Amino acid sequence: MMRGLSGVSRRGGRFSGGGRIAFAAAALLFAASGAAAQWLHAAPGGVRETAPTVAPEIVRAVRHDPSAFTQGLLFHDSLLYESTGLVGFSGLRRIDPRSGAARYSVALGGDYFAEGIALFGGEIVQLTWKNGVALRYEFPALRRDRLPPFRYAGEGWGLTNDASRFIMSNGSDTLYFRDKKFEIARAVPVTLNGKPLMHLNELEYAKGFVYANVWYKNFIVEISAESGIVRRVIDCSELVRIEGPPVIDNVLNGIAYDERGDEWYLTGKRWKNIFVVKLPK
Ligand SMILES: [Ca+2]
Repeated sequence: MMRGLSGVSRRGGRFSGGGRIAFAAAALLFAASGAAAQWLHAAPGGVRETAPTVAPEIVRAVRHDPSAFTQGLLFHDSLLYESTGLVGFSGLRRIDPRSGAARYSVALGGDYFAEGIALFGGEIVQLTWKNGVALRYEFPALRRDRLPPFRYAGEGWGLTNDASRFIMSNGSDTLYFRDKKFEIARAVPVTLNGKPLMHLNELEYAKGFVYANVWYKNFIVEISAESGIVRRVIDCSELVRIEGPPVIDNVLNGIAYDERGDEWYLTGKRWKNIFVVKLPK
């Protein structure tokens, strides 16, 4: 399955200011070190910093339904919630994070292709890929017959929220902050080492940062919600290795954060495992 790609938005380098003196001083400093080559590749007028790569510490693994095409994952009050995609297979599940067993699941039917989910304002809101609607479930009953869906333009990929807004991805390099009525309040282009980072997918917000899967990549990026700059790259290749030989489309996707335990639940589309991990401070 290929996914169409939305428009690319761009912006200038990380540092638009900075005079010639600072430029020269920094050039001398870099020339004196092994970083000179990197400096030479920096954009004119700006220093490109390289985001460090860190590896998660695997705490345990939990069974994951290998038929679940994971598009959204969140943790709330000792339970996991998972959104699964593909037309005919889309749904929402409530999962016991100790056993991996589904306690409850609802199938969407129709031509819905479900995507990311967020629990915000007393509802679980579930994006759809190209249906143009975000489905709304009363929480914790998970009823959606009494709440009209939100409507939005373009594709839906990942969804999470901070204290006051939804945060959504659509396959581009931009995070869209949406208010409680799902109107766009802010758009933040995301950059990794000074370049636009496309294909932002499943999302999770924690403590000022947005954590994002990147479609077809074995890493998660830690993005400043304020600036859109990637602070760290979280290399998940060990999880991918344990999971076994990759099958097409079954990519790393799904991030949920348990704040109380300071643990992260990471999985992938049709994976056998949900990995519980810690991230370096
Ligand atoms: Ca998530």
